[in-house]
Amino acid sequence: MKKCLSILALLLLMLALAACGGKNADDEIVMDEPVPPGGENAFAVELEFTADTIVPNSVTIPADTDVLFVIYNSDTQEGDLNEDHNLVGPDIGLQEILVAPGQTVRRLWHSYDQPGEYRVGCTIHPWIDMTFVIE
Ligand SMILES: [Cu+2]
Repeated sequence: MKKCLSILALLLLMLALAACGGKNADDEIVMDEPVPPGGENAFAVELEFTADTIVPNSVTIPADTDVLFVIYNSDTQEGDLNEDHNLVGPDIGLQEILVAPGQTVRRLWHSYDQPGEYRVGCTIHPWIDMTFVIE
């Protein structure tokens, strides 16, 4: 009986730890992110997610360069379940940058080294996209 209780206690502890892990990940949203180390001298690109587009809708970015994205999500309408937006550019190695309603993120990216025009956009709302002109 004592052994059973020990196993039960261990299981409960594992469940508690798992639950805490998930909760902490959600709690880590910083609404106004600081400039990350190395971002001071990067090429700054400021973007805004609205409810239905990205402003500006096209930006020119030097190739093979450190870029600091400053992305604000102004889509804060209450009751809208799709207020999160993300910026993703699979063709140019831009991994998901997720921006919560009202949040400003500051993230570094080393830009793609092949000049050209590329579509990047929100995978949560596939109709929201923009153009990166890499030159
Ligand atoms: Cu979106």
